[in-house]
Amino acid sequence: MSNKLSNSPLGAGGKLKLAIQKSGRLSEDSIKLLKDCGIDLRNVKDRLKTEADNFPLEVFFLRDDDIPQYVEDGVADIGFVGENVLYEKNKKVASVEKLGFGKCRLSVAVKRNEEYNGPAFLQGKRIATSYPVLVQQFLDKNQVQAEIHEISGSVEIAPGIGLADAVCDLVSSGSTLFMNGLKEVEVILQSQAVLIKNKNLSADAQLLLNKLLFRIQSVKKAKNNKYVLLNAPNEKLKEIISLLPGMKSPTVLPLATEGWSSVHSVINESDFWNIIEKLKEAGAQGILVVPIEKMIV
Ligand code: PRT
Ligand code: ZN
Repeated sequence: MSNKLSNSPLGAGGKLKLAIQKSGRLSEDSIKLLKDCGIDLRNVKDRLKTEADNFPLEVFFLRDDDIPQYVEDGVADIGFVGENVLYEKNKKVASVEKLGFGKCRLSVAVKRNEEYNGPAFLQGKRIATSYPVLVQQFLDKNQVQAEIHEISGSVEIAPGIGLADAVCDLVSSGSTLFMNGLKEVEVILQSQAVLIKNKNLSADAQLLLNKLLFRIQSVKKAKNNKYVLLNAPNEKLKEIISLLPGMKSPTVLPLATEGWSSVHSVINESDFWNIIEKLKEAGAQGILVVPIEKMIV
């Protein structure tokens, strides 16, 4: 079966325009997500722009900070960008779907030996950050006055060189803070990559976006679920089936060995270990767990 979208609603040249990060932490995962959606990009190396071979999609490679503006202006119809950038830039775009990668948090950190007693600690202090808008919102919410020093990189060295008393920066493992003698004391935003769209998308572009979203949601669902096959003695079938959520009810097939059945089902990642343990206790044997590529419900 051909993967091509014939009869593109935008006509022969009509393509959905997507902005993604050119090179950085979101680039690889953005391209991988498109690939998982069955969309192959032509030659992505050292390019500002490319096209997909098998979906009416044009892709622009940009600095992540510029993506919200390009989408607001309609130069791009949609973009993949971190929520941290989206909320800091505060452009008039709509956030449509969380993408499940680029996870991090925007946190306040202070020197490890400081005694932090809540946001009031920051009163009158200097905070170094690349996120002045989000930090100011946090200070306002907590009725704290502090001095914000906007710096564009290497924020975490600011306290060590006497430039600031605290920092507010992105954290994922926490090792950068640790190596700079800092400790995380407040999480002001949990962030991940999201799909954003222009607020005045044409009906044709929206139609293409719906097709793309359908694929993205199928890929995300598949990632969050596992296909499980197991063998069960027939007298335990009822109990084992009651432990399995599945999409509808599980599939049960007789095994060649008398008195045994094979049971197939889908389990959500978050309940996974819990359910597997209960299945073993209930007498399940030969449990196989298989990744799912796409899941359409
Ligand atoms: O050139 P361009 O402007 O496009 O890229 P950039 O340098 O501004 O951004 P980049 O590529 O560093 O990050 C892009 C996006 O990835 C961010 O906007 C976040 O949405 C997301 N992201 C996820 C992260 C991190 N995790 C992360 N850990 N962005 C940055 N970091 C940095 C952080 O700033 C700190 O320096 O990693 C360090 C902390 O990491 P840990 O693991 O030591 O805690
Ligand atoms: Zn950036």
